[in-house]
Amino acid sequence: MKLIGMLDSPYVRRVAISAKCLGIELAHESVSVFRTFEQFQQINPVVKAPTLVLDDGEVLMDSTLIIDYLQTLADPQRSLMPTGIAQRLRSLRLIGLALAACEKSVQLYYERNLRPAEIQFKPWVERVEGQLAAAYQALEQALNQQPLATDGSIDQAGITLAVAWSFTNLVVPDQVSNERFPEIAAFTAYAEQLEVFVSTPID
Ligand SMILES: N[C@@H](CCC(=O)N[C@@H](CS)C(=O)NCC(=O)O)C(=O)O
Repeated sequence: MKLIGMLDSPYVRRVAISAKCLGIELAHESVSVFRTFEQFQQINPVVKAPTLVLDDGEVLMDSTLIIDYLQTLADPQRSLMPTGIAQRLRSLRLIGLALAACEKSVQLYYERNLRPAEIQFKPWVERVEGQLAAAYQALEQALNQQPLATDGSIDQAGITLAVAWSFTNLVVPDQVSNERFPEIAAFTAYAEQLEVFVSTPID
């Protein structure tokens, strides 16, 4: 199977890291949705990263759906999601917040880099900035109440949170700081030194 997309996308990176944690080998092609739009279009006409091309040519997109599929192929012992209802609910909540942080970071980045300055709409930008801050505030509070494990393991909530934080720091660093979100920053520092993260660097 081939994973298509650049690792500077948090969605592509979370799939690549999850696949490694699940013991599933994926060939990776760093095709850009912007710089190589036409090439991407040949693979997936919708041009969404990540795209997973299965061995029979079937094409899947959306990181959560791709991870769901990989999870069904993997050894159930290696699941990245807790099975108990309460812990699973917490994981789903954290993943939802981290994905919202990714989405709001992407929107701000596109607004700043793709839309000409003279037609940028301040109320929209402020709305997105507020949503991004709200997502990280809720995550910080959740980690304060119950930290994620830092015992050498990582689950889907941890992967998605760390990937989101590293991405936001890369594309809109003015929106966040380690001082304001110390629990998230400390957890990400832990995650980024794990082998699965080190071997899957932002490109
Ligand atoms: N919900 C999707 C979001 C994927 C997404 O928006 N990816 C960006 C790259 S970071 C993309 O494909 N952008 C190109 C576009 O939307 O035209 C997922 O989880 O995979």
